[in-house]
Amino acid sequence: KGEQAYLDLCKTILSNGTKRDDRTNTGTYSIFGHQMRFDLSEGFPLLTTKRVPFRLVASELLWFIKGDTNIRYLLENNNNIWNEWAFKKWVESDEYTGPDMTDFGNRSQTDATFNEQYEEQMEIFKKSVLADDEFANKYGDLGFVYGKQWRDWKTSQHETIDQLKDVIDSIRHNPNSRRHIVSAWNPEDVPNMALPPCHTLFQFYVADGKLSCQLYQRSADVFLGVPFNIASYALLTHLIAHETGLDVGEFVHTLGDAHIYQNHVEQVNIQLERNIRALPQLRLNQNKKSIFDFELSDFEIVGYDPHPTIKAPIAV
Ligand code: DHF
Ligand code: TMP
Repeated sequence: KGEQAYLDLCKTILSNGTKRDDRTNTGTYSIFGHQMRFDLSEGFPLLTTKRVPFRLVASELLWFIKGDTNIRYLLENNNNIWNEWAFKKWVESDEYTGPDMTDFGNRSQTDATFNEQYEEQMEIFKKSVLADDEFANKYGDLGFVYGKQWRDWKTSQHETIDQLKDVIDSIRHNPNSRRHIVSAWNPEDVPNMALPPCHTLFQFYVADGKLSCQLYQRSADVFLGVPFNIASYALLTHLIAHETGLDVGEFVHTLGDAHIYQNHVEQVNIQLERNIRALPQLRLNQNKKSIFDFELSDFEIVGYDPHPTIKAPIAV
């Protein structure tokens, strides 16, 4: 359970995982099908065996909740976690005339001269997204990703569905329902997304005055992505419980392809040698009720005393 379940997953993948090639040409060890449980009443599940930047998790979640799919909002909040996937669309476009950025994810890790060029182009790109509205609309947008599907799912009748608002209404009015579901996986839109949704579908469950949430994640970068995903869905569950007057129950994390990239193995081994510390607590601004009104300054994490950050390259 909890953080120990996360560390056990890492150990299982390293000892039993199949070595496989993957889309990014990085190579992974992976297993298929795994479940972890986090009891949210025991504390907020930010890993303590390495520092997980809560500020980045929270601003990404607020971005989803707003229905925003443009990285401009993230950049305004000093959040760079989605840059590579917008940048990729830019450098592959006809309008890009700078140095060749083909396969920048891998080349920036092995070629120092190229990495300098890449970092320079990335800075120019970020400045343009922040300063130029037209450029931002065209190249800052990731397509019909999470925020779009959660808040503004297109129907065949040319209407839209606000899945997040609807699921909150159904939790409030029909708590025993077995249909409290939000899906980010829209088969029609998958080809038009910068990255097809990794956190694919989630469901809520109400019992004994507590709200639980289960996520089905089709693909899980266990070292970099998963610690964020756990914290993000824990925060979402807290926000919806707060709005609907429920306590928090469990977060159940179900994984499809759970993998450790080959260039993360050393980092995972460092993390596995560390001892788990006490979990922090989340405090929400009690003056806010609706999930749609929360801002970054309404969240506070108290008592977080993690082991240091462990850096790792992300596979693009
Ligand atoms: N691609 C891959 N290969 N793995 C992912 O986890 C992933 N996640 C995405 C988009 N594409 C992805 C969105 N979420 C980081 C964490 C989550 C995330 C993207 C990036 C990350 O790099 N975390 C670093 C800190 C980053 C920073 O400080 O800016 C970490 O050490 O946790
Ligand atoms: P894929 O689309 O080929 O599965 O690649 C997506 C990669 O991103 C994969 O390593 C999983 C990882 N990922 C997460 O683990 N969590 C996330 O929230 C996101 C967006 C991606």
